[in-house]
Amino acid sequence: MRSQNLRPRVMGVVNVTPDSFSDGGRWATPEAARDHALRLAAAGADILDIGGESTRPGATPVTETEELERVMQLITAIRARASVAISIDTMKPVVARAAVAAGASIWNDVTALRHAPDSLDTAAALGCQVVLMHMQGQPGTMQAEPRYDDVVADVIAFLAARAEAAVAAGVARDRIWLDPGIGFGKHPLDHNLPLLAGLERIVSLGFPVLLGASRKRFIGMLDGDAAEEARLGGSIAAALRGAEAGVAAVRVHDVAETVQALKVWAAIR
Ligand code: HH2
Repeated sequence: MRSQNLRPRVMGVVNVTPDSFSDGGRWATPEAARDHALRLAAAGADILDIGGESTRPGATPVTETEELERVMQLITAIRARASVAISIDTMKPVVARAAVAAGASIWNDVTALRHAPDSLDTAAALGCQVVLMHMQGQPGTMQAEPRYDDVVADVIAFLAARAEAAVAAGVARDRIWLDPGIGFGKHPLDHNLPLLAGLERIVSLGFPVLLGASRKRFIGMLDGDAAEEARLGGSIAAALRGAEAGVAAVRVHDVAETVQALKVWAAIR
């Protein structure tokens, strides 16, 4: 299995939300979400990323109780049936704590542990792996007018500072992942494309990098305004670009197709 070690791991997206930008509402019942998650694991996902709150601009914020209701039953159901790693996509420490107690091993936080006063301390206490993602602004308004002096340099400075803040709070350095946050406070083309082109510079910070480009808007903009479910080719292109740059994992909706593309890419290399 030599090629296994050469390719990024695949994180499959499981959104249990009514309003996620690409798969919102499809897995809204617990059974549908569980079956979808198990299908992604069977298709080769190394990690399942469970999200109970959409980050799309205009999405309705959810309460802690509602988010816990959405994700906890699913995490427990997956843990009982598959050994796949589970990450919890949340900005709320209380949700991260419950998810880790139920078997999640990664806290994926799109706010890079800035959302709550106790985010950093919670991550340190949990001892799980933590994904620190770059986002300019807040989910509701982040796409209004994103601005950077030099998007790659600005994202690198932010991620390095958040990694240091996490380490200072007691998060072990070897548990930290970084993510450029494709689509989060970024112009679809002017900012996402330089970030994808400059991924090596983020990888060279020395932390594992997660890349989430699957089905995002820049792909539609590059291809005649393709709808979200018609962005598979572009999503795979972005995943392969991540692989070339040395990212540790890609966060994708289409697991089987991405795994196949990465297997072929790794075998050729
Ligand atoms: N993208 C989304 C959500 N979470 N987490 C990380 N670390 N990186 C990403 O790029 C990322 C993420 C957005 O995608 P999706 O989950 O499909 O949509 P929504 O936020 O509407 O649920």
